[in-house]
Amino acid sequence: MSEPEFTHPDDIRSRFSAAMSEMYRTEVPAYGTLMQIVADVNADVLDGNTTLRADLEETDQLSRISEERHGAIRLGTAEELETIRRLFAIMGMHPVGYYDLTEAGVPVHSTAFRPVGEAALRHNPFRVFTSLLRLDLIADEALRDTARMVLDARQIYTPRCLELIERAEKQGGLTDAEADAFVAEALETFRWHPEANVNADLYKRLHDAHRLIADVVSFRGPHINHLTPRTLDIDRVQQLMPDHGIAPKAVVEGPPRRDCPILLRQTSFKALSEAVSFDGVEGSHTARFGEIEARGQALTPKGRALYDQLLTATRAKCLPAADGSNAAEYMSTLSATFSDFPDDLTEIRTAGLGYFEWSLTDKGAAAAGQLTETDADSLLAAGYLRIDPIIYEDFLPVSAAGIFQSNLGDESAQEFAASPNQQHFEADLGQPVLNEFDHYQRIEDQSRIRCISILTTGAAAAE
Ligand code: OOG
Ligand code: NI
Repeated sequence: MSEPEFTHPDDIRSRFSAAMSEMYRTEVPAYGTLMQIVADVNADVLDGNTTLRADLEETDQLSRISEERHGAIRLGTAEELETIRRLFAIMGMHPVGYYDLTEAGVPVHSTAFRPVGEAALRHNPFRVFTSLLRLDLIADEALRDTARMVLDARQIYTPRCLELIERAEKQGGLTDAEADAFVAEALETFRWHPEANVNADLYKRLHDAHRLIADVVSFRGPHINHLTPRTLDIDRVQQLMPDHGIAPKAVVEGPPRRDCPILLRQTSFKALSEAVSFDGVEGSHTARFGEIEARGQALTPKGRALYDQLLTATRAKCLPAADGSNAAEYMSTLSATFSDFPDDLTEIRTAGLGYFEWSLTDKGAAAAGQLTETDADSLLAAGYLRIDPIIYEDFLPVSAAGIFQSNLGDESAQEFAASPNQQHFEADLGQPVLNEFDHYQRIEDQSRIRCISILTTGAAAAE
């Protein structure tokens, strides 16, 4: 008997992200409006920038430019986290990075499940920022026990979904029909449930402890709480949102607008209040929103330390107020403070602040196998090699906390003792997370080694 043909994980991920987008647009109409603004602004930017258009076309990114880049969920138990890891693995999404949000007043720690590697990211970059509630940080012991009981009693995966996860693991993949069934079943985990799992009284107690605790514990599943398309002009979309009747959060998170974009800039519209039934009693809950992102260069630990230092210095001078009253002052303080971060690729590289991918120029390709020089800097200076920034594909804890907070209500920031616990998180996850810095370093190193090998031997070295 011949081996069954399995659907590529990248394809399953594409089907899944399209299905999520469709579902979310129906569930949260304001998100559809945001998608439209993003598409319009992206089209405008591309009309005015033919080089960018050509670049995107050449790298096959143009047609999907306004599609979703990420979404986010919040889980309640270690078991839920472990199963989500197995579920995402079937779509080629793996845990990268550890984010401790307690530092920023949110009782969760998180990772991002994402495609790893250039080809997979190109095919479909969709990732899911996934947080696990830190029940251990609920001070009220009785409430903590009750919350744990409610969480332990729920099953966020359909039986068929669990079956298909096992089948994929056993077979080593899913057939086309199984992949379709899997996407449909997996979608159920991310769906919104207007009937709460708890009564109004317990909801209020959970909510009083922290709005995020209420959001995780009170529902049958970890509803997707936002999706995030890519925008080519984030400041413009931020500015346009109110004209379309949607309220943006006060400021764009992350670094300021720059000639050489770094890391990640993101903003969102504020979560909407939605009708919820608590054991037959009508009430409401605020959780779901829409977000946009713009990505720039991945930074080395040194670059990241400088970024963190400048962000801290900015926030010491001016902390953005939730009502937007000092937004202009914050953005100008941010820009002024970041003048200490070089805004020129050569300077960024010589200072060792960012990661770069190496490739051959036309001159380099023509000289394949003919050179003896192996020093990359000399080869770059001589025009055989070129470097391009590697794009940051991960997240930023201070920005994430800003997104959490603007959508949980701004009074929700609380003092938690900062307590990063990556080991515990990884034990719950059932696997270590990939260190993002190591990952970017490896991409840079491999690209350089490959180029030098081609220039000196005519062939790429076997990896
Ligand atoms: C996740 C917030 C983090 C981002 O883009 O930084 C995030 C959440 O609110 O659950 O998605
Ligand atoms: Ni997000």
